[in-house]
Amino acid sequence: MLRLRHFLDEHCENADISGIIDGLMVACKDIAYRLHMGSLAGVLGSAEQENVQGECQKKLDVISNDLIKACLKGMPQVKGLASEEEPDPVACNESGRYLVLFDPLDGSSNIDVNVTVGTIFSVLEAAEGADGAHEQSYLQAGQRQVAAGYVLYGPSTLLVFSTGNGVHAFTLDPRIGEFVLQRRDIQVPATTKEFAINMSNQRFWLPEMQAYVADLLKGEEGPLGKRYNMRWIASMVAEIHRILTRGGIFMYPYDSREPNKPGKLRLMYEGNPMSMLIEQAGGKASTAFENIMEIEPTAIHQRVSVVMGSAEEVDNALRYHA
Ligand code: P6P
Repeated sequence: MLRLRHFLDEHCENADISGIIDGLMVACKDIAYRLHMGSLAGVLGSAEQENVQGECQKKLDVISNDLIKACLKGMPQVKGLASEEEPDPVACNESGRYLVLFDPLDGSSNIDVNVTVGTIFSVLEAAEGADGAHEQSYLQAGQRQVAAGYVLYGPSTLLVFSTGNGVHAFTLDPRIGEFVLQRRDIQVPATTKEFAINMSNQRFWLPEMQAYVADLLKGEEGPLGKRYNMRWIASMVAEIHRILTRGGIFMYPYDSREPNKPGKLRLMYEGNPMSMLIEQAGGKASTAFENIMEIEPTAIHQRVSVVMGSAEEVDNALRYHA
């Protein structure tokens, strides 16, 4: 039984980054506890307020955000943080070298119906003299991430992360309150028969995406030559974990409902961290037109179109967009 702290000591030379991942789990274990208490903890339902995204916040969105903020502020190596639930970045420790970006509770529309949600995090190195309170400090392309990961609050609570040297998974053992190594060096299968997309948006997609998904639905008689299955959990962390585990392709493409937005998902704390994990595991992550981690960000909450998962299936999708 290899506990997270010992794995990090062996695996990650950078003690600051190891400390961020290990320390963040204090907040995530608290979040897991409150989620698994559900209504008994009085934390379900709406917080009766909106976040910067204009989305109605759940009580647990706010609680999770506050827990993670407090946790990060206590880490001397953290210069600042940016959260989906915060309009602006928050300075933490002037002497810190790292910036942590996170979605405290992704998929939170699922909380009140007891379906899996997750925390997503991304770690960047601050430039010399950068200000942890300034958005500009965080606007770095995804390929500059030094770490990325998620905690999946499902039937069991899992931590999956990469520090640029493979993707590794840990299970929370509630008896001892420790994350224990479950699987190291995860590899995404190159091919799949499973796709994940919200089909109700089909009429709003670009013709290229409509053509690709139409051929997925044609199955073995169609040009892709195999019968596909579909999944949609409306929780990106759960979808990506399934894909890391057994392959697949996850898509939240551009759609014309909000034509001025490139997509629904956020680049800095959803698209980039998940792209790092998928690519570290041998998969691909694209907007359908460019690699997600090559995008030079211009705003901390900017959105991105997402097509990621099994390399050969992403290649199929990209051929329709060439
Ligand atoms: P829709 C959750 O709100 C989220 O950001 C992702 O986790 C998820 O994949 C997507 O949005 C679900 O969106 O439009 O299907 O509800």
